[in-house]
Amino acid sequence: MTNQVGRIIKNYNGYYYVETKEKTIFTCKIKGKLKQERFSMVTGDFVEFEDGGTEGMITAILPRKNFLQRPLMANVDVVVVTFAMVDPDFNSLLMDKLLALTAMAKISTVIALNKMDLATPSLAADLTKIYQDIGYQVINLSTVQGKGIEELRQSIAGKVAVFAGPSGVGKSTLLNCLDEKLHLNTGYVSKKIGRGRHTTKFAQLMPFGEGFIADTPGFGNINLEELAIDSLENCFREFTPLARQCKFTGCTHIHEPGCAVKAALGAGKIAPSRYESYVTMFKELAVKKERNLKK
Ligand SMILES: Nc1nc2c(ncn2[C@@H]2O[C@H](COP(=O)(O)OP(=O)(O)O)[C@@H](O)[C@H]2O)c(=O)[nH]1
Ligand SMILES: [Mg+2]
Ligand SMILES: [Zn+2]
Repeated sequence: MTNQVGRIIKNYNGYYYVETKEKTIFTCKIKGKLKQERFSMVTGDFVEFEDGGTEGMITAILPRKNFLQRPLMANVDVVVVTFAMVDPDFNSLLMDKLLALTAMAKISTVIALNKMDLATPSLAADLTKIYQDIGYQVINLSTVQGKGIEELRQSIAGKVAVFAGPSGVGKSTLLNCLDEKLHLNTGYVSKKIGRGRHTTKFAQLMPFGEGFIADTPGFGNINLEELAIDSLENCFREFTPLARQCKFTGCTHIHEPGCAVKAALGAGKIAPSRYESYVTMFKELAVKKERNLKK
């Protein structure tokens, strides 16, 4: 029996599919003593396993480069935060929550705005500007018109790229455009389960050139369980340098006088939608903190 190292590319039915450097895939179970850690083992993790022929046995998890709560994955090189401009309508709060999570995890993030064929040019330009101005790479796409696909391909080449975003925005369709061999199920096709609903059930890494891509289940809401209220300002990258200039240390940027963030908002240097998301998230986290204190 020999020990090997590989990456978990899929977790399904109690089995972990582990791919080695040589691109051999082993179906693995977890060694008894590791079972308590089972729920902390996620797609993207590097593990050690005993190669027992047909079935392997995972014996250890190797240290992670990073860890993302939503979608649940480890060792990600880039998150492609994917939204539709319309159908479903663009949701600033959900976008900003997802960006906060990737910022907290310190994972490089690209924004894909899909379905530009359905949007007015001014909507496309407005949404793009909000996020470009704060330093994100924003790609406008249409899978119908074949636009933006090459730019997206270049941004993820050779990396472990994870597509995250709500249901129905076109994540699976985009992946099918990037790699015609994939044939992933896409939204409105299945009338039985309804429009764009949970067509993709599991986060799974699929080989893509020298890297990997992962389609992930969509979601309707993100609850910010793992985010500490004190680090929220650091998850809004345009707030971080300003926060140091606020009059009061520990300024929450909501009601304090002499707040540099609110000054920037007033001067049009911060997008109102971003500030609104910040306030909503701050209040959500405050309620959560209160609840935890009472426990
Ligand atoms: N008009 C338009 N529809 C799209 C585009 N990309 C995907 N769709 C449609 O949007 C629906 C949801 O797509 P799907 O890839 O399943 O979304 P997912 O839930 O994010 O994986 C499907 O009916 C797609 O055909 C696009 O660029 N333009
Ligand atoms: Mg999908
Ligand atoms: Zn402030």
